Amino acid sequence: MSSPAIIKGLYAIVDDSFGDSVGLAENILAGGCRLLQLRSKQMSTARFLDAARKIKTICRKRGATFIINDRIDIALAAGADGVHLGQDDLSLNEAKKIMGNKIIGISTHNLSEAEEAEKRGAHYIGFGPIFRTNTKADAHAVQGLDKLSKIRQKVSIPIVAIGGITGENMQSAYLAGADAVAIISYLAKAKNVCERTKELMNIKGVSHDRD
Ligand code: TZP
Ligand code: MG
Repeated sequence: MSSPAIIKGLYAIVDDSFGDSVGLAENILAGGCRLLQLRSKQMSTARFLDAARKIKTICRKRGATFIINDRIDIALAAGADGVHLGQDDLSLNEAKKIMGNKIIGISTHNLSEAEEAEKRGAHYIGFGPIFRTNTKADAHAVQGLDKLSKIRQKVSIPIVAIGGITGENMQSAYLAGADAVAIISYLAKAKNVCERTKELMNIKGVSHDRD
């Protein structure tokens, strides 16, 4: 489960600020997505763990990879496949000691953070925001596709493009070198989440196949 090759295609992030995380995850996975992260900036630890365990069960049934945002303790307790950490979270070195060979992804916002994450052994990096987003209140400045292309030239580990990704601009993130695209609101706000997921899984030029 620790192979970076599974960080590919649609990387759905379920954020509880958009409502029932378990229901949302269920619909996204029913739509065919096989890479999912649970993120919460507000749930209590107990509720976060409860949601994580439920979603992990659905991920297992669907053969999907399951990542937890920020919380190594919850990732381990729920038996998730990995964790996604920010620049101010536990360092990669420390995280690796605790996580063993589970997946560790790191949020990056510029070339030096991206190169540093790779050097220190991250399995993948998140890079963004690529486009404008309202989802993350403290998001960094928009980085754009050009910076994504530049990072692609310097970094070999998978790059997950994040921030303002929709069905319209998803392909452009791939063309600029992303291996995966992380999406929160474009999925969460869909009238029919399962159908929207299917649409995203069918966008041309975007490979979801894992090696
Ligand atoms: N990190 C950088 S932008 C962002 C995060 C968590 C929010 C992405 O959300 P959306 O709704 O897909 O723009
Ligand atoms: Mg974080």
